[in-house]
Amino acid sequence: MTLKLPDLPYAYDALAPFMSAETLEYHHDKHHLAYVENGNKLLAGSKYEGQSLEDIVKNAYADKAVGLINNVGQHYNHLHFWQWMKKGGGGKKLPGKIQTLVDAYGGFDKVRTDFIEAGKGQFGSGWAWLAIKDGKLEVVKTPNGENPLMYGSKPILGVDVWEHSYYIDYRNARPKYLEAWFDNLVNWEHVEALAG
Ligand code: MN3
Repeated sequence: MTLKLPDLPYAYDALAPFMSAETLEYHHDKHHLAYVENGNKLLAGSKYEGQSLEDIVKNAYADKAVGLINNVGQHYNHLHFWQWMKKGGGGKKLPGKIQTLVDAYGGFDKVRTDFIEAGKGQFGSGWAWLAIKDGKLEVVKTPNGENPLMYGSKPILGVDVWEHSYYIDYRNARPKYLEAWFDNLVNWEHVEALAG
């Protein structure tokens, strides 16, 4: 497959003040574009070319193909990252399947705390995730472009903790970014759709 940069599902200024137009312009137009372009160069003529995005992500990890892990992994992560946010997101009112998973995990506050702690605790660049493994919700963190698909779980929510995702708006205050993101931006409908 050929990777393609998607349009953002909202205007650049739609997520302010929690994520600025300037952050989204750089993050989407420059960073995500670079992953798409580098990924396509690596995929061209390779054995992965005919595979689905999810299969490329899993197989690149199994093969320890670092360039593909990072660039195609990041393409997958960002495709969903834009959809995991919306204007007026967040809140404690969760769709049905997610509420059931969250209740079994120990409740909303525990999920929120563990997710934010995972993001704070990811040393350097990476992601914090809610994923489903064996029908149960888990909170995990991954370095660089990796994601839970590579470890055999299904990612349903991920937050980008690379500095390019928050430095313009929050400088070095990653915890503040994570709290604002979780409380004000999460598009729980997309999380629910992935939990299907
Ligand atoms: Mn990013």
